[in-house]
Amino acid sequence: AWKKNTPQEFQTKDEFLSEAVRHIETTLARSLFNCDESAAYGGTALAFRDRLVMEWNKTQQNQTTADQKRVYYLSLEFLMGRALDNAMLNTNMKGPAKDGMGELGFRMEDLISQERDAALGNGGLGRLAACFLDSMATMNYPAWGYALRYKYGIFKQEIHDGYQVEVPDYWLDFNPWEFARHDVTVNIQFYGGVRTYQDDNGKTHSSWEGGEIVEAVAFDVPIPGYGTATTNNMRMWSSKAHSGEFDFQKFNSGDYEGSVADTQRAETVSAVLYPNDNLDRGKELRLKQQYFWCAASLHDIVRRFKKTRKPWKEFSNNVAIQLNDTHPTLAIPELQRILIDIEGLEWSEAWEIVQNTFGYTNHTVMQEALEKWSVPLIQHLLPRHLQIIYDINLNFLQYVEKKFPKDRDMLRRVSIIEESEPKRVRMAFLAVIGSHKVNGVAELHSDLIKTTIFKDFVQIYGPDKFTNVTNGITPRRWLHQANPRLSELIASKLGGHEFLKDLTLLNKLENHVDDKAFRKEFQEIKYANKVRLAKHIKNTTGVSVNPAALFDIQVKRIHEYKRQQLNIFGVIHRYLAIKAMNAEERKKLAPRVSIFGGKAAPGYWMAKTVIHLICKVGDVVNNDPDVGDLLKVIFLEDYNVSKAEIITPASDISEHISTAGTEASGTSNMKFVLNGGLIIGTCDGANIEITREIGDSNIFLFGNLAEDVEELRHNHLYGKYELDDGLRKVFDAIQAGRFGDANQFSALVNGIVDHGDYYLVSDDFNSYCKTHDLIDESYKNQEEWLTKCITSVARMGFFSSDRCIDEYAEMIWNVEPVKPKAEQ
Ligand code: DL6
Repeated sequence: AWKKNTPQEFQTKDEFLSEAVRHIETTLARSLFNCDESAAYGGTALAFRDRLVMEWNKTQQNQTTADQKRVYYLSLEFLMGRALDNAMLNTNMKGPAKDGMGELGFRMEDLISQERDAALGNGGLGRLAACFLDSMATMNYPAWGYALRYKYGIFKQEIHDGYQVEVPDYWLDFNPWEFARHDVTVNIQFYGGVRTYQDDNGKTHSSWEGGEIVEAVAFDVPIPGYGTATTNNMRMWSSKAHSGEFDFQKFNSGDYEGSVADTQRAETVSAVLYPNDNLDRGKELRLKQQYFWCAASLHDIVRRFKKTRKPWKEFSNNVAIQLNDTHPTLAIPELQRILIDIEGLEWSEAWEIVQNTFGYTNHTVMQEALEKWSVPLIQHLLPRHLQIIYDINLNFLQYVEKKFPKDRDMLRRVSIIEESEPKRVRMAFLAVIGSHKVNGVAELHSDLIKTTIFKDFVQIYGPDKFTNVTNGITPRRWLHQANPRLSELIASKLGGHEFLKDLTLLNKLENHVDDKAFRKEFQEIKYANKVRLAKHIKNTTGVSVNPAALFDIQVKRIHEYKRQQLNIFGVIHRYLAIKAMNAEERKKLAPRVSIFGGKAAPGYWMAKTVIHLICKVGDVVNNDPDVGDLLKVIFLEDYNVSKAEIITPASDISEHISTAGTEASGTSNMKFVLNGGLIIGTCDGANIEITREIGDSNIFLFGNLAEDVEELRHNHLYGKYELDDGLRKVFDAIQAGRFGDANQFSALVNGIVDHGDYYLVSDDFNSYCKTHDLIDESYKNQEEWLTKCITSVARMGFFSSDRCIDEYAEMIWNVEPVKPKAEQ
């Protein structure tokens, strides 16, 4: 199955060692006698980087000569995690590296954990982009990711006395995976004004002039495919003062600080990732980041296209650009501007190219996450783009007016410009209008966008413009890398690792569901993964947990719609029940460990309150001698990709319990099931398709449906509703101060009792608790539980991100793979 066997491989440990040692001694200038884990990691990473670069060069050359359509995936977030283990596994050279470093006295696990996570994202959206890069390379698609090279990724989370504290994540002090391309730069303009003039033929032109220039510098990261020589590129843009911007006059006259200020202002553009997930804050610097990165990427793409010397009408046959959410929407007016203002095309010809080039993926229907930029702000920062946006809108509204002459209100509803004070540009509408395809990320979500936020657009363009691509995950990182023993066990049953490239092959595992030795090994692997997590918990929190207990995990961003509050209220309910039990009853209960992890946006006070409550409940429960092993409550600090690789394989149950209709897809649900854990979830996002694939007897669904949410919210506001009894007791315990100062939690409780319970916690509470009782019962029958887990793994083939990429390629991009030279 392994196709790659080029001279580029390390065939032996000695071959690997000689290169790693050379890097340690020369690139890192360390003597072998003074080589610690960090230097050994550095040498290993650099040795692998060299190999990737060789393949990367060949791939780029091969793709250029193939002259096929390329995909450009524009995402403001790429949550890549660590690269070394992934590079070793994808190139199938981990063995020699492990043996070689073993000879020097190092354990590979220790070296791998030296690496900082590349954490340029908030959550699911950024991790999806990272999985897509892996899949595109693995399946030989000619594709580039375009990113912003934040100096500070998502903050590191520390928990001090039960409160989240944010610490900056400066991740670039040693990053062996990137190549600075100081020769690849783009000047990006901001502010200034628009000059309109007529040429000799009387034709009117517009030109954006003046303002300030910031330089974009390219940094490239090789993205190795699995089991293929294809190594794609992720290009990150870093901001730098334009050389002409450094004020030498100030400098020469002694105003050193003043002269450096401009430099710093320019560098600020790519300094920091905004730490909000599913929330739009409308900050000027964020808009600057968006334009800076879109403009640099487009300039780069156009430059590459122009080298082909093809006519402009060929552009969209050569280039597909996917907009990951609305963050890159400014690429639409920017391409229109390049084509009409700089390249001299007519409006309509340019606009056709634009629409054929872009595809837009929507990742949320929640109002607070839908980007709307203030018109005065765009006017100030990007005056020419605002004109173009107005022109796009005018043409569009004229088209709508013609199609629906009697529906005046439709014009107001679909206008790109919201008539608010100040006026605002609705970026999602601009993205829909400027793209040829719009997709949601799970079936329910794709249906919802058509009936809610884009309802009118379905009328205008017809339903075919809208489609669904259900999200997926890369089995390389989320099975092979995170859970190597399970991956090997599966390979032993399926006759090799081919399933890592075609996950649907997992279905053959069902033939082994009754195989005793297989079942035993499967169960042992789960136990070993729980032991590994228990050690991590002990090391990081000091709390001992019993690996034989049921591990119940909810790890994701902390957000009211994801309802960690429902989970912790459920935990309190369980605690109160245990306290009320006699010894006999307690004996019958399955011991549990409730594990939480996730970051709250620094300004999201309610989310921080939820973290605080979890920690305080943990303090009480974990130290209550009545409870012992029956219940432990853990909050894991600083949840990130590399921690997810330890946590995900260790679940018995994981929680995906958003208010129905709010979680567009979710992807950790897929990771947990693929790793042999069951899930409790609402009928939301991809939970619905997971249920369809694995069967409803293998999942614990509960709660109200999306279609009932509106009515329930109405009932809360207008009185036809009573607080659930069990929840009332939980609130009484909180308000009695059993988990510390009750005032700290009053907003959380009042939001439900007095302020409409927007996320319907109380409506779902009873059904949630009953479903957990069912889980307890079910877990007691370990054989049946195991059958459910194995069956579910076998049926997860659909959720590979390889399948997503094939769907995008066929339905949206119209691109074909380019095989590496050796395989042609
Ligand atoms: O599609 C990836 C991911 C989904 O799995 C999550 O359900 C969804 O919440 C997330 N959406 C966002 C949207 N935010 N913005 N901006 O992060 O996308």
